[in-house]
Amino acid sequence: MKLLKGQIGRHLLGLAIIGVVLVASGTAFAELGQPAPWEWKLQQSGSPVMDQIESFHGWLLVIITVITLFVLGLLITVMVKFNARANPVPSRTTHNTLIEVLWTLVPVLILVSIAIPSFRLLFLQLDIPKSDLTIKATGKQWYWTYTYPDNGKFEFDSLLACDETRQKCTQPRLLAVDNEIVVPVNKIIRVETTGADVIHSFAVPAFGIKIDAIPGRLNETWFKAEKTGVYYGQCSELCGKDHAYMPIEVRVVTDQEFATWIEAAKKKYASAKDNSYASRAGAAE
Ligand SMILES: [Cu+2]
Repeated sequence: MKLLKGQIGRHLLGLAIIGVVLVASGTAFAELGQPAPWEWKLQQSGSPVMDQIESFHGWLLVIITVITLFVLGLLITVMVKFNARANPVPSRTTHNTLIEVLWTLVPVLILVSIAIPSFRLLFLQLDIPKSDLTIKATGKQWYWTYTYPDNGKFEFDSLLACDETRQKCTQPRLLAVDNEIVVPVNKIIRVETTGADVIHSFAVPAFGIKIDAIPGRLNETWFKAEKTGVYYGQCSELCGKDHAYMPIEVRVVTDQEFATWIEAAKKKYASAKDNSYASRAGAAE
């Protein structure tokens, strides 16, 4: 028995070491704004909402681990101490007030400790603060159209960049687009989403946003990017055969760079019609 316990102990220690190594390596792989090879955790956070999501996720992980280990402990105790050989004459106890009160109260307290941060997070996500910039994202089969209503109302289509030219493409495969969204850093960005044909979903993991883009409906969410850089996301609602080929790319820049980009974009995308995917496809024929 002692020998068995020692072996189990060594195995558990081994598993714990593997776990720690995996956690450490996961952090090493992480790259802001995009997935990394062998990544098995959440993407590195780039917004206050994602910070909250990560801390809530961490808290739940603690709770579920403690509960699982506790139940495992109980099961092992029962199997070792109360099997027919070790305990031939079973106790005839049917009630124990203290234990009954405990197994009612403790789960309630655990649920409350989950509910409070959960609701706090929901309100943070759904209560949209006063925004500095609004962007409208329209999901189409199979690309996104973005509108900047605050800045001259220009509109442009955003298509997958790295498909046929994959070998030459230095940007992340299946994530980079030809015309990305550009937003200023540390500003509240309100995102309105809608669908032009079927239901799509606008999701950028590093910002902790994922919101359906539904035809005939205007959904809204928000994010505040805290660091400049490029952040990638994908359509996250099965929307047809090219669902996997309509990524989202957000470039976060300084206020100055944003002002410069806006001026250039106004000219570049002056005529929404000329810039639409449909007209470009027509011109190519
Ligand atoms: Cu889609």
